[in-house]
Amino acid sequence: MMPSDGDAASQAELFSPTEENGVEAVERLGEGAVLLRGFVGADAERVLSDINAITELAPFRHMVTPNGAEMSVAMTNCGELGWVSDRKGYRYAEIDPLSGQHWPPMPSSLLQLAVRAAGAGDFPAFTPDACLINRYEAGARLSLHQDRDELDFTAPIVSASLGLPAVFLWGGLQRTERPRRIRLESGDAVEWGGPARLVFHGIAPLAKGSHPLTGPFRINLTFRKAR
Ligand code: MD3
Ligand code: FE
Repeated sequence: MMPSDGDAASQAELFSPTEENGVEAVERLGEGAVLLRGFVGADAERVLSDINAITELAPFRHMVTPNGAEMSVAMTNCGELGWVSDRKGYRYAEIDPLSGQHWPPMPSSLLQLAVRAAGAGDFPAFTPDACLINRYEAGARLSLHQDRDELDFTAPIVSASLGLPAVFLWGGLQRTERPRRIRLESGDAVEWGGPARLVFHGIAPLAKGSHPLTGPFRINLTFRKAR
């Protein structure tokens, strides 16, 4: 393993995969942000079949933002809490407004994936109580935003991508900072914490395509500690 200490590291070293914590293909994107290429690995099929079971109970839906716009990304949730948006605002809710029931529990395949990814990043202690499941089709996008609906910003966020690739937009702590563009592919996981927790981020409009695991879609899991 290459010797590396954060500040002294060259650009080349910062963005080249290195081995950290025994995991291959770790890319340090910046302080508090670690990209784990291909981390989902052979768990992908199980994770996707568990997502399919979740969507039988809590179907994907296009939520509405407070200003009345329908989101292009289709969403659902599992776990104790689910992220929801409507005319009244953004928040976490224990009950799925569509079914009137609790969100489906977080399957152990998903929880274990999040815990395992957190363990490979900089913030190994992670107990997510919410998993937002985003589904993108061609043209769907997520404009630059911060994740601020959680109570405790000291907890990291872990995400995992499956299916079609996307261009992740990674800005700074101010909306005006021009974002970097990072290609996220099926199986990639990212952990964001500490100084990266409140960075502005988004997803560029998804390109049309077909993926063996998901057909015309990209699925993203975002694990959070909401409370
Ligand atoms: C960086 N989802 O649901 S995941 C979201 O691919 C969201 O669906 C994107 O942003 C997606 O809110 C991005 C990666 C991600 C998630 C949370 C972050 C990156 C983040 C929070 C802070 C900084
Ligand atoms: Fe986000």
